[in-house]
Amino acid sequence: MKSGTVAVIGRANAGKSTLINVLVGEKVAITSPKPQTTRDRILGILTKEEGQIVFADTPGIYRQRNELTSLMMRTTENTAKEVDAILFVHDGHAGVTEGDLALMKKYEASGLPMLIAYTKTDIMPEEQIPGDVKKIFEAGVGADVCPVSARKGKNLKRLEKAIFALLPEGEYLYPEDVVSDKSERFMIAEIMREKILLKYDKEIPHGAAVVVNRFETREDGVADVNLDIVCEKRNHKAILIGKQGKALKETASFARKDMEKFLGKKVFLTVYVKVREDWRDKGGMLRELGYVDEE
Ligand SMILES: Nc1nc2c(ncn2[C@@H]2O[C@H](COP(=O)(O)OP(=O)(O)O)[C@@H](O)[C@H]2O)c(=O)[nH]1
Ligand SMILES: [Mg+2]
Repeated sequence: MKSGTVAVIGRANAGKSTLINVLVGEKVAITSPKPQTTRDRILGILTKEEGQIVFADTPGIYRQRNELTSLMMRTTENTAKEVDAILFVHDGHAGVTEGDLALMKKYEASGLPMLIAYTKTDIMPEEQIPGDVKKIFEAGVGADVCPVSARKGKNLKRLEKAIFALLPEGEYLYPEDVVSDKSERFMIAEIMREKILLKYDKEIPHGAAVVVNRFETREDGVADVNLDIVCEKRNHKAILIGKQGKALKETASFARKDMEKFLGKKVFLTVYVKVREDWRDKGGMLRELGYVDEE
């Protein structure tokens, strides 16, 4: 049997979390068209007869602008060190730049077995793929390139097989029925954050954190969820809430539906918006909001 941990690395928005979700077959990480969607290291576990792949989703590769993005980048770098293999996710439809090649080489130089998932092939001309694969090879990157589409479920079996081939022999690392290392409580906060990412623009989603104050299942089977959206400016709070609370009501209702799907039960959701001035630049505040160094 094969089993091991695979760090999923790549640029922001490359499609890392989406790919892990489809491979694992359940939503273990939120996704959005905006960068900085994933802030924590999240394990997504794929269990098969031939073994187990433990994907470590990472925040990706960032320029460091504040305490939060530095922490996210450290999480990515630390994760890449303590795994059995690296899955480098590349957004195929964005082309292959010198910068991409340099990143691939950098991670390959770690000496770990590496595979490149060239994703989003559903939104680009297929004729472009062989040229890009050649470009990567000719730049001296030794890793195999596996073109896939997470959205269309294309070539995923081949990708899975290629990942298993990189892993050492070993027994299951996690029980067969476990798909993530994160709790339902964590996912509830993340689902709220995902809807904020989808609903608001610019600095609003990047400056938002979600804290779950209460998550209990009542006697009637309804999950009672009470959470705070923490934002970093007073004017952000006004935008989050919207005129007569309309924006917040819509976002919360959108989140509630997804929480119900995720938990498989009715959800009674209450949401408050709070301001913590510039929390993204304050180490103590980051810890308070649950963002910690993954060592
Ligand atoms: N068309 C298409 N879009 C994708 C695919 N994979 C991811 N995306 C989209 O790309 C965006 C970023 O995805 P996400 O998984 O959050 O990227 P991450 O930052 O690398 O984790 C989202 O809007 C996804 O829906 C794919 O295979 N095809
Ligand atoms: Mg992600």
